[in-house]
Amino acid sequence: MLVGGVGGARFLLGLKAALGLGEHGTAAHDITAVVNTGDDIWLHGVRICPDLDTCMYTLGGGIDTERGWGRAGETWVVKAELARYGADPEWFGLGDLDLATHLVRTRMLQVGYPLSAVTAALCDRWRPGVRLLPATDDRCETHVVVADEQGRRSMHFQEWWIRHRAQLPAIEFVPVGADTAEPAAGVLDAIAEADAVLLAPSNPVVSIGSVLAVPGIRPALRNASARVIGLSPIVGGRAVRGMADACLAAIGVPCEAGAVAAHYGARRAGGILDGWLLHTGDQATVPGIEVRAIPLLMTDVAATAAMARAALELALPQ
Ligand code: FO1
Repeated sequence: MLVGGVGGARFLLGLKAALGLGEHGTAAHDITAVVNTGDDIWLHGVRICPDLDTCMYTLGGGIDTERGWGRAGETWVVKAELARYGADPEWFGLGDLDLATHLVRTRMLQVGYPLSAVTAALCDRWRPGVRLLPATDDRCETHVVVADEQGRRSMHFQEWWIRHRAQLPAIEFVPVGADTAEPAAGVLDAIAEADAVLLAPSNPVVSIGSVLAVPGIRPALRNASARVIGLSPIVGGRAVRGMADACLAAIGVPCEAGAVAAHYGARRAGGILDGWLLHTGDQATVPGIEVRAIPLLMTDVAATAAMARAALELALPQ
């Protein structure tokens, strides 16, 4: 699976259930999640990996289910103390429990471990029941180019997303570092050996799009022997959560399930998709992509597991 943050993590819970993967056990089928690292950021001297942590906490049982990110039972003492020093930025929600994850990750990165090894070490504690791989071990951060009356400027995706709530008019998303980034260890093999490749109902621009921006990943999908099946993050012309609509508008893609499928493109037409699941009531015709309509709202694990089963049905030869 290619996944982003909150939506991707929730879908992984359903995929685990659909494959009969126990709480922290493994079953006949194993799942590798190739996780977006474009949100990653250096803040207050630590390296923060929002989507990897959201997947790790969600699958490991530590997530704050209300926010969808960060830890359950979180406190914000250090954040308040940093603010008293006037230590910028104050807009980022740095939690005390979460800080321990960033400190362990930062120390391992600084002694030379690649992010994929750091993630595996953190998962020794959280036991997510799936293999979490960063899309790349290299820096490949999403920066947002904004153009308004103050002129053109760019900022890290996190500032645009959190401080400005994606309300500043973005005209481009730039994967800074993509030109020299390589897929993390294990990513290309996981795609090549997969029985099925799924694109989670994550943000198609800044989550799935940022994974696809890592050189080598798109060609690996196009050459995969497995079928590539996507799930629409847009239901009834609206983003189910997050601000995918603002991101799609920035790249000139209509906020519709069919338009997102066309944006990914049919594999036989140079894109990456063989199949596309959209919500009951929506429809789309994209030449070369087999489209099915099913309930796509991840209201609980059972509903999400049904979505995952439908995606696997479309992916695996009957
Ligand atoms: N999202 C917010 O809207 N506000 C925050 O203060 C915030 C802090 C944060 C800290 C750690 C973390 O792992 C995620 C965090 N997120 C926050 C979510 C983060 O911005 C993700 O990149 C987005 O949710 C997109 O996936």
